Amino acid sequence: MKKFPTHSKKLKDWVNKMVRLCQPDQIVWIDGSLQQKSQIEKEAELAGEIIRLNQEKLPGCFLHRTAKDDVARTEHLTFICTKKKRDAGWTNNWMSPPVAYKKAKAIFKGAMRGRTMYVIPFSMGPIGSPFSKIGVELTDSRYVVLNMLIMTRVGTAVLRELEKTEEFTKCLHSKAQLDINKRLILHFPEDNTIWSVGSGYGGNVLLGKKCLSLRIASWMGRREHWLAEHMLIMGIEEPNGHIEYIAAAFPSACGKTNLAMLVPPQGLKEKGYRIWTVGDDIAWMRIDSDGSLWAINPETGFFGVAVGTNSSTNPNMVETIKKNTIYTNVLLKPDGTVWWEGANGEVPQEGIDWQGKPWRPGMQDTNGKPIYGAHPNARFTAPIINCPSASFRLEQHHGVPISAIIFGGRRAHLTPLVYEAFSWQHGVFIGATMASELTAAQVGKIGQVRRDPMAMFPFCGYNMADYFRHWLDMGKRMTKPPKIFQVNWFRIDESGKFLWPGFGENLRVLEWILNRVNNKVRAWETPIGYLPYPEDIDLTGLALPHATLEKLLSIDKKEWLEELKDIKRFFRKFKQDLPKELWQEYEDLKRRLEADA
Ligand code: OXD
Ligand code: MN
Repeated sequence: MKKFPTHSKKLKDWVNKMVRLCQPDQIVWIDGSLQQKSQIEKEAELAGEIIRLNQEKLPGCFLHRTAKDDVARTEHLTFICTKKKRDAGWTNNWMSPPVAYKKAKAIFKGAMRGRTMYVIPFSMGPIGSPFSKIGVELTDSRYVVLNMLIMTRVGTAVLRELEKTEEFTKCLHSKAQLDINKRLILHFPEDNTIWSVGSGYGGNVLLGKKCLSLRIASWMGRREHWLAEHMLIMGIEEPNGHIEYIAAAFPSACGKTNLAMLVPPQGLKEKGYRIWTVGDDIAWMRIDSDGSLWAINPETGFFGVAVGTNSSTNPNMVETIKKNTIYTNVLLKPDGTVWWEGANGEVPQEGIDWQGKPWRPGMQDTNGKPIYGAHPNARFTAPIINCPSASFRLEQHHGVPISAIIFGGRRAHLTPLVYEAFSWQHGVFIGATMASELTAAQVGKIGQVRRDPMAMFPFCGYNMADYFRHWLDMGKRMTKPPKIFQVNWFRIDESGKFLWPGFGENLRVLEWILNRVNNKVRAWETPIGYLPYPEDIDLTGLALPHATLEKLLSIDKKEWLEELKDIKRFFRKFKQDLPKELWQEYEDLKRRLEADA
């Protein structure tokens, strides 16, 4: 029996069992020390897994390149493995647990021969907080270890916490052969287990993130009466010094990270507004003894998209990634720094692209398509504490109180800039019918509407109809529920130009939301919800014609009635499982629109 630094029998037994399966040459327990971290960095560098960047310009920063066909989450290889297929629901891929374990075992068997198995005890949320959950990830990837050290709380202190209850999510990962044909991302919520094999891409292998904090945690949240959501959390400090916190869900490519750390436009900065970033991707929310909803960000880092990040889109992120950051699939410049399409400064005249090949601007492949220096999904992993707007309440065990929940999507037409739900139940309907239109950056027909309820379509670890029911139940359990809003930064005019400037200016909309939360402004009751009176949105310092604001706030009932047809098709996919309250909201909206037509 090997000597392990824990007295948890359950943990030791499980590690031993997985060792017998994967057969690593040695086992290293991650203790969270800087000394061990720098040792692993050195080994990874020697093995060619990471490149140490220019340490004067980018201290503590590294570059990593993934395999060419391992650059994004592979949703078609991601499964929810529950005893009953029904419990995974139609929005998830399903495999029965015995079949899934058998398939994956065949790939894991002996996969760590000649390699080290790292044992990473990690806590999602502050160690010991009533919100937090513990996981242990076994991996043969040093890149995973180094990323987990940024994204989660790792080490011996977590082991001591684990030993109190022996409750933890069993997370097993192996790169195996990095073969897309032998890749599986499996979730066993009934066993509190995640198995990921054949990938080295963050979203598939940093198992604390999407796998635990969304898929497994959403399952736990339903049982334990809390919410695990794909939401940013931010604090908005008002001119009087009071800070209100909001949580917001957006599908990918809608600017969630930029919103979480926005810089107030001059007009609002002068008024005294300031932003505090709590998280950019995941919110765990519980009802506290005051009857309201409190949230933590279970992570300690950002795993953000590099392409398009610059000083005008996200100045705070530009500061955040200047040190102790791991870059993945970006361009390496001759001076040992990095670049990506849409980065600050000049386009470099040469470099090494994300596939490790020499690169010059304007290069094309044999089909005449541009060769990019960075992969479009190139990422950085950076500690939240680097962020100039990082909240001082990141370690708060009870999190922050949430005054408003915001749902957003990318809609060229239809959805106004902002509106407020009539009630919690109506808000759940708005979240459940959230959608985004495909842009040129995605595969599919431009403009095609894709439903993404609460931005959780790829992340809900159980039947989404039950998830809607859970949201409805949570509303009933709260005496002071947050108000729910929908926003849309992406409405366009006849010539295809965005009507709203977005980015930092979005704070003007958040200000209206907070004014509604605090009953400071009236609102216009429409069939879809409460809309702002144009004069209640502060446009100081923004040259936006009044007519444009009116357009942003207008409702086209014909378009809404068309939308209802699509919502109906979507809801029908849930068959008899869809809560009747959502059909009721559908009928009520239809009736209101028709009465008003
Ligand atoms: C992410 C995602 O990486 O939502 O956060 O895909
Ligand atoms: Mn995300």
